[in-house]
Amino acid sequence: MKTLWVVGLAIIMIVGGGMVMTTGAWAASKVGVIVVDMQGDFTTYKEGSLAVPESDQAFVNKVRQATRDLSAKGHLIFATQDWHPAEHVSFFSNHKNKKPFEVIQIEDRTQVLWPPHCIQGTANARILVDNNLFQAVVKKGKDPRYDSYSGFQDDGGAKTEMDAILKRNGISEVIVYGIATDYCVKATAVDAAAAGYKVTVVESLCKGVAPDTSAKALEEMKAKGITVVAAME
Ligand code: VGL
Ligand code: ZN
Repeated sequence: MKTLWVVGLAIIMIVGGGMVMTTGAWAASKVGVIVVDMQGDFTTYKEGSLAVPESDQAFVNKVRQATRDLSAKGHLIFATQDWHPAEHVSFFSNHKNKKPFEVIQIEDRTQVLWPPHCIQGTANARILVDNNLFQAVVKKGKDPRYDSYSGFQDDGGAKTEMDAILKRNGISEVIVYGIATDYCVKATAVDAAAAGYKVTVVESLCKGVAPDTSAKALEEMKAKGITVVAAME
């Protein structure tokens, strides 16, 4: 009787393939999706203040559909949301005699100065993908002193809830896409890989601020062991 039970358990474990041990319980190793900063201010679709090229309605609809499909497949969907106070350090208008896209040094950090964007509670800070699809939304860039391209931590080193939320949900592998390839997608994917997740970035579901930095970002991600695929299937 006891051997039968053990054999049965072994079969369940083999069938279960990606089972991993977590504290005190068995949890399935699951694929999570991180939809990065799909917010009005980054799109031409919503005439955003920091609209990246080709972020039109067709692109937004493609991301919406891909996210619905991944959710229908059973993957858990997470989002990041750039969520700045009006006095945020990354806004050029908060610095004397500075223009948008100028680069300055703050202490030991390089800071690109952006047009004001994704200000907490404004219409264009909203995420354009159906919010009912999200298991959780991680807001970032709330501290006026630090920028936060990564969904995992800000430039001051403060961690967001992302890693804990993914772990709580048994996620060991993430699919990452959104805006911008060369900033928040890159930083989020790189930090996910550094935290031990298996990472895939879907290029056609991303748009970048500039072609050269986006191409470089994709190469940097690949060099860090991140899989870059052209499209989802
Ligand atoms: C982003 C610049 C400033 C991004 C956010 O989502 O990539 N870029 N804030
Ligand atoms: Zn920002």
